[in-house]
Amino acid sequence: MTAPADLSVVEDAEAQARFEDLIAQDSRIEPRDWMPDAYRKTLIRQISQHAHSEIIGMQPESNWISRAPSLKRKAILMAKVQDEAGHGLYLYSAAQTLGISREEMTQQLIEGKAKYSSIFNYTTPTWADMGAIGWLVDGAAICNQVPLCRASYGPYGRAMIRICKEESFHQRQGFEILLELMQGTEAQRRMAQEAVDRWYWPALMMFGPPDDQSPNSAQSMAWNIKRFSNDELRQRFVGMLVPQAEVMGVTLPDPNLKWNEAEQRYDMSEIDWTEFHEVLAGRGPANAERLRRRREAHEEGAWVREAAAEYARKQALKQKAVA
Ligand code: FAQ
Repeated sequence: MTAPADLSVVEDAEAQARFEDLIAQDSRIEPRDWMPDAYRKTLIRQISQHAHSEIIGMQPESNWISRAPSLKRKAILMAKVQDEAGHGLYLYSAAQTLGISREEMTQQLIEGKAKYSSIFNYTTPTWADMGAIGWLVDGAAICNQVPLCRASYGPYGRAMIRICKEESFHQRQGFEILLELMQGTEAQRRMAQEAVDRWYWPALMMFGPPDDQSPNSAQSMAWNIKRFSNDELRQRFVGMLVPQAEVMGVTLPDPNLKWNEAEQRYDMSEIDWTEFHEVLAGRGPANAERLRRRREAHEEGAWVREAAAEYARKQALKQKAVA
């Protein structure tokens, strides 16, 4: 007779084989399915970092809501910032299906233990930064996130489909802000160019370290979470920007940027990875401010959480009484 311990080994091996089959067939893994611990952990890491990025990412733009140059621009910017909050919620919900609670993720963020995208630690001194964020930051997000719609984990891929639809509107509104400024006065053109100069390199860093220094890429690609490497996506992004920059009349701030016909890719200057690592270590231009504001917002929102919990408790009591 097989001992219970042996039986569980057989079951684990069968579950592992089923998981590997699903990945090999490029099918989706759903929350009900068995998955290796490392797969679960990788997804929690990436999805929670992504969710935190959306939530912290509201700050640089909300800085301009009260100072938008027209009612139309204010309405658009408010809608965009609200969309980012929505993206955060879809992503936290997707991460929760993997067994981590929203409270735990929030706690990791406000204690400064969780990563979020480096890009949101840069400041927004002028209105043109709203254009540069939409065009460059949302543009980079789309390049990175469209392939994530096919991520092997079902709840993540489905959240990304909805997010990408909204991101493409965001990217276009950023392009349109910059285009309008570039068709304006000399001072407006200068403001637009300076914002592009500020955001171009940090936007390239959003894709993560170069492939030979990206510890997670190989495994994430083997699991069909990531579909392209960091450098491949960076190249794709630059290829998307070049013709759009020409239409607008802005210059991408890289004197070495040139199409390499032989290698079918763009040659470009070396990215300042020291700056990237400084930002990741918490020493970027606005890291401290972003976390301080997030903590404040969390404390200020305590009464909302309490009221919602109390409402839920009363509703549950009512339903019990009816049943
Ligand atoms: N910032 O081995 P890899 C948005 C970390 S949302 C900070 O290459 P991986 C929308 C990485 O986590 C923007 N950390 O890692 C919006 C890892 O650290 P760990 C966010 C970074 O996961 C627009 C370590 O470096 N998007 O913009 C960064 O395979 C406007 C080694 O790196 C997503 O999160 C970085 N830039 O690839 C909102 C997309 N890059 O965890 C508001 C989903 C790398 O081992 C306004 N995420 N790191 O301690 C991904 O696609 C991937 O996670 C990457 C990194 C590509 C970000």
